[in-house]
Amino acid sequence: MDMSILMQKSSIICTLKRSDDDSKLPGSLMVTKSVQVQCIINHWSQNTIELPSTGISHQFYQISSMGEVAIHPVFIQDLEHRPKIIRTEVEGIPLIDLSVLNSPDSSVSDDNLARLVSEIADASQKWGFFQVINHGVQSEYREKFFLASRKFFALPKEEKLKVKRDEVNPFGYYDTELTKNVRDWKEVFDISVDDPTFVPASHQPDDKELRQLTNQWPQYFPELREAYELYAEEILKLAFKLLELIALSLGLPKTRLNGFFKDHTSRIRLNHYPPCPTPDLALGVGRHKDGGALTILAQDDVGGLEVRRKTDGEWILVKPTPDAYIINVGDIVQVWSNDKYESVEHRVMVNSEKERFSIPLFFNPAYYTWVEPLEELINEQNPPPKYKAYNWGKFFSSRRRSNFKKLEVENLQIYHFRIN
Ligand SMILES: O=C(O)CCC(=O)C(=O)O
Repeated sequence: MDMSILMQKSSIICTLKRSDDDSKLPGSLMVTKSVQVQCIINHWSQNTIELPSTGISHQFYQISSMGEVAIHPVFIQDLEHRPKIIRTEVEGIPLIDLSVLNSPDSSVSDDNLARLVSEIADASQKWGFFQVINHGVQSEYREKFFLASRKFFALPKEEKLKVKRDEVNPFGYYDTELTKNVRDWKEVFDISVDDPTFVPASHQPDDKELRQLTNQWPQYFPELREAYELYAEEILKLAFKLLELIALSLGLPKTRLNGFFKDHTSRIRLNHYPPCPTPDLALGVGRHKDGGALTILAQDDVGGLEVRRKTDGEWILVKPTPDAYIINVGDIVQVWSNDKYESVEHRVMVNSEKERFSIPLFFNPAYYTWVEPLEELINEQNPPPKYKAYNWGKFFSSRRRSNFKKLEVENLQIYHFRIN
């Protein structure tokens, strides 16, 4: 049955058509044209609308008994966390050129290295974030992976659901992730870099059982895995380079941190942020800090990542730089450095016109790593240790629970291990 509905609060007309699945989903309506909608929070019924055919199949809306359409309330951020749509130009996070590391004979002059290390130290302390260019990752592999990601998210929903992530296996497709108990306006596909990988079976401290996990790949779309394999090798090389630069920037020997990554539990995520009709109400990813060691993010040219500036708490947009990577230090580096570097909050804005894609690598140590301030960094300038040791595998398992369901208490944070 076709129903044409004139949107009352705007000049937009959209056609709503009952979906084939009506019998299974009573009251469900399918929008057959791309629409912009006003958010009108009244007279809600339980109807859900999905946008088909554009690859944007997971946008969820509600329709009121009055025929008004709006985004589902689960996506709506509390007032104080809503993004500002109008912004002023400000100085962005530092841009660091890594070309000195790519000299063909792999020799770097001491001066050049010292300059680079000092830029990394400065950016990590001031912002917790920086961008790198001339990083050595082949742009051809990055582009292929972005293209494969685009094609994957454009698959019919039922294909994507065949590789759905769940509470047991956190690798695969997912479109209902919560950050700080509010639903993110996004869909993701998570890949373990080490495959198979081992993680604690539960977050309970006394449970010693391990679970072996493997990646899930779409059966009829081998291109995704092929593109991933080429990309993963390249991005991991960059991750180790950055780890060594971070070690040097903390005054440590270059390979001081490498041992923690022998059996690393790193993850690559494909993020897809569909256009959102009310970008002032929802976020692609709500504010959060990264729990791991380093994050190395490739973003497309749309933009949306915002970083909380340490000096005044303002949200600063990270303007896309072609072929750059955005790096941030995570909670583990904060603890290792005994707070010399801080893991900084960030979030993702969405927009009403363009979909956005990004690909972070979450570079994480082995699950059995005990994370605590490094003894070399406890000294007269930085006494005494500010954190108790915690187990990375258990920390991660505990954090993951809040991605799936609303929790009554705040999920685990490093400040829970702070020594007062
Ligand atoms: O898409 C982005 O720019 C950032 C993504 C992010 O913060 C995340 O996936 O945790």
